[in-house]
Amino acid sequence: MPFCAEPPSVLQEHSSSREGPIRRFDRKPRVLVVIAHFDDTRNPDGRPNFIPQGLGHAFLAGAFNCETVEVRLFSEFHSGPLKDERIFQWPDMLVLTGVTSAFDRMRQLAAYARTKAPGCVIVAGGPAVRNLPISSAAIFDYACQEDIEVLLDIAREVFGADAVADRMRPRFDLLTWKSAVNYAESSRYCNFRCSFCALTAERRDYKIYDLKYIEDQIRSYPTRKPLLFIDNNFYGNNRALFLRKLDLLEELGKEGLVPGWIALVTSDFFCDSENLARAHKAGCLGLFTGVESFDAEQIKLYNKRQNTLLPQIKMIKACLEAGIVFQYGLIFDPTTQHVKQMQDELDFALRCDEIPLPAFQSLTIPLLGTPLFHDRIESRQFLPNTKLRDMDGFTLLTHPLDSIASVLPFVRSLVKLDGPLTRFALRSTKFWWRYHKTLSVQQMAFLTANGFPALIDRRRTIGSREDHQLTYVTTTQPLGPLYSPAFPVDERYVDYFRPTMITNASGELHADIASNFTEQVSRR
Ligand code: B12
Ligand code: SF4
Repeated sequence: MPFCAEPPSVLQEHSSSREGPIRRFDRKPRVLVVIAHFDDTRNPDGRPNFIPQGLGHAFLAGAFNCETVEVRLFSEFHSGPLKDERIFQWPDMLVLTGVTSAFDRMRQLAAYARTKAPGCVIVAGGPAVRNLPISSAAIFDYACQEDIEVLLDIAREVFGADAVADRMRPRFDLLTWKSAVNYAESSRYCNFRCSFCALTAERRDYKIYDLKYIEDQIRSYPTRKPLLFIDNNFYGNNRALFLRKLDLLEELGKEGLVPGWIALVTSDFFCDSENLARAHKAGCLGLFTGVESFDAEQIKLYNKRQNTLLPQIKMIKACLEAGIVFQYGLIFDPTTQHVKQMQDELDFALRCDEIPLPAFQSLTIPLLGTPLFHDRIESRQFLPNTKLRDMDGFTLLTHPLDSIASVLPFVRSLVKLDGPLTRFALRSTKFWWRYHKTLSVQQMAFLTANGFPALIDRRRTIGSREDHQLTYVTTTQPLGPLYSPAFPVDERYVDYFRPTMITNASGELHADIASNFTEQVSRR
């Protein structure tokens, strides 16, 4: 099935372009592609060891002809905030991507580039740009609503036809990091519509890439490593295609190209027990599934009915017994759950040695444009002075059912799981004993590294000076050092360092974003 075989031929009307003549240089045009990122603990060093890493920059870079354009990648998530003044003098085009909470960081990077390289064309896209089209159009030269392929048209428009890649392929060769895994993507978006998910807000259809494109990605790596698919939903809604993907992986495994792989699947995958056997045969080492909650009522509130098809614990055990590591995340919503409910649920996950520890736990985020966001706006549940920057899963954004004072210890415990290490060690031993016949030593080591709280990468910053200043409540949460320019910026761009506010001091939708949402709110 061809996918994105033909790039869009014209810029779609939502893009705000500053049209001008094609730019010609007496050297290759220079493009810097950056994953903008704010760290929730204000860690200034990045998270080079975290898995998964963002790959948006590598995918976007594929739009440019590698012979005629000089492209550099930078991930602030991997390497920490970009602050070297000289780097901003370098590009003719700055391309920005990032999660919703990174919108202000994109604005800041735009201010730096406009100050240091006044002619630089600034292109931005991703979930925040899609949800804030008006605000974005005022800042970026191209505020893209489209998928990455639109960059082919932008490259052509700005630098001319020579600058455009013949075939858009991710530039994994430009990644400079040392990673324990190779990354690939086999599909885009998702066929479910969970109430809190950024993809639900974006209303795009689920798409599966053709097998050749997937194979090309895998073959492009010079070193053999376990493969991690970053898909939102590796299983999807077409089982025949899914099985063909497994056949491909099995073949590549036999060839020695893929020494095992890991992917994210939705819970419906587990309804057919043959799926586990087929995946295992095709070299699957581990699967990640958004369990989100062990409470069926909560799952219904999240409109995540695929998670009610099977009893959760039975599903997890079946996976582990089939020789595949099971990883999952839990999310907690203090606006619909009492502290005791949330604590009991977390304690259950920490105690129960039939299942692994959660790979991550966070608050449920009412991300821009999601049904949950609109619900919280309509019911006026956002706290006063809610900041977009705090949509990170670790900051309380909405009025809780219990008092803020009683919820806060729980919120903080999500950042750093509490409990004596001996308890976790004992639990791990019992878990190991239970599954040592089906899981390999490599799989057990992987689970331990991901689930054992003392080893979680983010802990490095817990307890730091910045961390002590955090309140974990958006109204009072300090913005952090990145909101002060790292070097002087042109006064026209000083405002780019002002935080984007979701609500004002009275808790009403802030004018900053109201214009972006007025139409959507009134339509509902
Ligand atoms: C790696 C990853 C991370 C990494 C790095 C994220 C990053 N900055 O890139 C880390 C670990 C930091 C992370 C954290 C979180 N993540 Co995450 N993550 C991913 C993952 C698996 C891959 C991202 C990626 O590289 N995609 C590849 C690129 C090519 O695709 P894309 O980013 O989806 O972009 C598409 C469009 O948005 C658009 N586009 C994007 N940028 C641009 C730029 C231009 C110029 C153009 C033209 C188009 C464009 O084109 C693409 C489609 O063609 C995605 C799932 C996925 N498959 O995307 C989730 C995902 C992005 N994460 C998600 C979530 C919920 C989170 C967390 C909130 C989880 C939590 N509860 O803690 C945190 C956020 C932390 C914070 N500080 O806010 C959501 C969406 C989040 C959001 N919109 O804010 C996703 C989509 C998963 C999901 N289905 O829920 N994540
Ligand atoms: S299944 Fe996952 S990716 Fe799909 S809508 Fe739900 S949360 Fe989003």
